[in-house]
Amino acid sequence: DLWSTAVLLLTACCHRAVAADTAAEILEIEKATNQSLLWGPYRPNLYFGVRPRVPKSLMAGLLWARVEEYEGIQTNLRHTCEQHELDGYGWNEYDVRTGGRQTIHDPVNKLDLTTEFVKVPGGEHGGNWGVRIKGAPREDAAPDLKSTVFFYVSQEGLGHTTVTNDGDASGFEGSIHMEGSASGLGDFKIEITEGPKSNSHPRHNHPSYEDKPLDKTFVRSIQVREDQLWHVKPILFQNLKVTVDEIIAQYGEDFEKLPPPPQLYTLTNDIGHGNMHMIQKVFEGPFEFDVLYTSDSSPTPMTSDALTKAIKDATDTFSTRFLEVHKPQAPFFGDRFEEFSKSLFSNLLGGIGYFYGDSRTDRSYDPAYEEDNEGFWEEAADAQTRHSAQSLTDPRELFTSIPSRPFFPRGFLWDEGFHLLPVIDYDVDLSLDIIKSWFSLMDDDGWIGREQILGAEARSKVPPEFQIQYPHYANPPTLFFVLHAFLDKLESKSAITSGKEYAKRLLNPDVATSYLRELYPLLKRHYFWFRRTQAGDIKSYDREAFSSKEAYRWRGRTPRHILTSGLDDYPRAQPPHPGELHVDLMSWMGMMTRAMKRIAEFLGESDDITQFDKYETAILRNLDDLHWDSTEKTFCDATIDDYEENLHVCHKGYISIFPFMVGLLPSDSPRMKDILDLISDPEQLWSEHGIRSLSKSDEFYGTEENYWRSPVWINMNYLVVRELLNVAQTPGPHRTQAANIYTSLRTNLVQTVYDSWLETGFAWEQYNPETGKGQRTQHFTGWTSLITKIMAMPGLSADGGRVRDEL
Ligand code: 6A9
Repeated sequence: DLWSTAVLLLTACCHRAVAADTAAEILEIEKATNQSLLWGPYRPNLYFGVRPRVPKSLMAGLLWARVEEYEGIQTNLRHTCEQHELDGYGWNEYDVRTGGRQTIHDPVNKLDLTTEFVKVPGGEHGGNWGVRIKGAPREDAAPDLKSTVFFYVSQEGLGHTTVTNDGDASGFEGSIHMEGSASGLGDFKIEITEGPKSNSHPRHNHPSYEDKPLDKTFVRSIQVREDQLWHVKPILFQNLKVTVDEIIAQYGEDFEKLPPPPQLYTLTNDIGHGNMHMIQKVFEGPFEFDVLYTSDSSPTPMTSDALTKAIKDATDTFSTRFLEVHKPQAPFFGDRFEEFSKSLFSNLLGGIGYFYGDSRTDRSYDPAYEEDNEGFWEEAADAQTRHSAQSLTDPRELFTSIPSRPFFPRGFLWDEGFHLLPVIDYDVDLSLDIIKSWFSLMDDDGWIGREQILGAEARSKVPPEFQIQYPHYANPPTLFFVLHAFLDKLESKSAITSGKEYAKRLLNPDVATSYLRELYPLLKRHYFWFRRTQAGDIKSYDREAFSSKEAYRWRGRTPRHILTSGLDDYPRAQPPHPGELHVDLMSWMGMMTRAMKRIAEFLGESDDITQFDKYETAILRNLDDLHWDSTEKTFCDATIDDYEENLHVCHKGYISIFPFMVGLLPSDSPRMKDILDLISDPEQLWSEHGIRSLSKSDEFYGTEENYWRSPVWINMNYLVVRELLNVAQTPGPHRTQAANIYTSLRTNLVQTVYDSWLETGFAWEQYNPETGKGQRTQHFTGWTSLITKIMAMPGLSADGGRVRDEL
């Protein structure tokens, strides 16, 4: 069949040049790659939800609640991820190609749940998949804990799904069977099993039990307006109310006369046509059942036995592969660190989502958007709310990981570059596929929206004033970090990853060339969009720098924030001025220019190489000329004062070490010593829990929102650790100092995130520099997962040599 042919071709591809064979062959391999990514838990805003990477197609999801009381079901029912309602949840193991295991700890419903999701290749439509759902009463639960569990299948777009069990007014024994077809999927079957004999169900003497025994499964087919399909809870409650009304009509409202809660809250069986099918099971004590999806084009059906085997295989594959790529190094040995690192990384992969829908953009091109006169910021206390000339775009798709399932379950541009750094080591093709998805969002000018809030469901999580994207707002170009990592791999500067052929297809030089060649025009468009729209005005700077004009300024600032920079409330020039120059943006431009130059070299674009080389040289020179402050001994923003004089705005912290963080300073740079001293000074950036965002000695330290004004952020700390390692491993005057700082910082960061994880069950958005406690967003599994990479970096001795493994 096609799948095995493709796999054969894949295996062949990387041992000889693909060029010898046909484009058709490459297409086959590409197809297999795509197939293995078709299905996934791509609705990361749900505790468990499945969908394919197809705009309007099949969707499935899970809900559960304890049903021991009449009250509370509305608040206890779990579906979308929310902060502060669980004692921890997430993927302990997850591989996008094969699947993995999630555990969920629910103290209110007194239940521990497991969702084991796997994919089995075969056929032409992404193969089969299955999920085993298990529940176990927690220690403080009564042994006869009564739970109600719903699994739904809904469908958008063309096609249909039908429940094929023979009609039964009360409910069904045995499995529930569905069949259907949907766009991108062809024909399929779904079975929801009864589960093992060990499952038990509540029994009672109320006469209603005779009509509807709770050891049966209840199914209700519902027709819902397509744009309302995501409102699952309200739809479910509406349908439960049908039963409640019937029961009340029959037995009266008196609690004494009503059936017990697990009986009262059951769906009235009603199968037929509908675009949503709700399946309900009621359990007493522990339970287990399977959902088995079979594509009709698959050679074999998905069964519970096949699922058991696939779950075991997925666990084995993941563990082997994870240790090959991200094995924690000295001193982080032992199962506990391994489990911790696996969980961080798995949540990054398990958090990947497929999003589709329209979004709000303001394309009014108001002249004020030039932000070129000083009055702009006085008139607009908040530029974000100033204009409402926004409209909905056409629907777009995005395949991406996300910062946080409960709070920000959507794509953020600069977060994604960080997310993909651990991912590219594990699965090159996946990370480059995500990059492609992001670059496809680019408009004709070269702009990519910072925050991708696609569709009504995504918008429901965001206050209206934060929904609008502006086509002159940037966000750090971190995806170019990932392209650097890709080029490193192609140049074998870092080990070529092992693993499944389809996960490293793009390391084949021919395949890599065609990928980069296809992307190159978009990269250039994006690069020149940055140069054009974020250019700084240096006519008031009486410097050598003037000759090359390389200088930059973030657009979209307000008096209090530069959200576009990503470091929202980090102190900047006051008051805002159109002549401001931002050192972080200049550094990003340097990093991006280098990536462009390397790609141009890879593709042999000689004119472009010359051009990027010229920009690179100018940026490096102007960074020093415009932004280095020799009194403060640090890099600073610059601005123009009331007397039209230019001056530096120095707030020591992440901004002031930016050229170092993005890798623009060579190990023997004359600035290196000052930067290392600043980082390691406890009165400035150093804390026992990582590098602080702002110096302890800065006047704004810990003030106002205190978002980027003291807390420790893992993405920035990762960059610092990475550069320290570089300096420590390169012969030069600062090796020993860098190696020492590296060793302490690496240990402090890992220990901080680990301790907080043990204590709370979660990774956090940021860490308190004084106490080390995780704070702000809970279950922030985005760039905090870079800890996985930090753990996998080598343990060093003071001379920069690797610490021996048995330490
Ligand atoms: C506001 C409130 C339910 C802020 O991780 C995503 C971003 C980072 O890119 C950025 O650097 N976070 C950082 O400073 C979170 C941004 C959340 C904005 C959404 C709406 C939601 O209410």
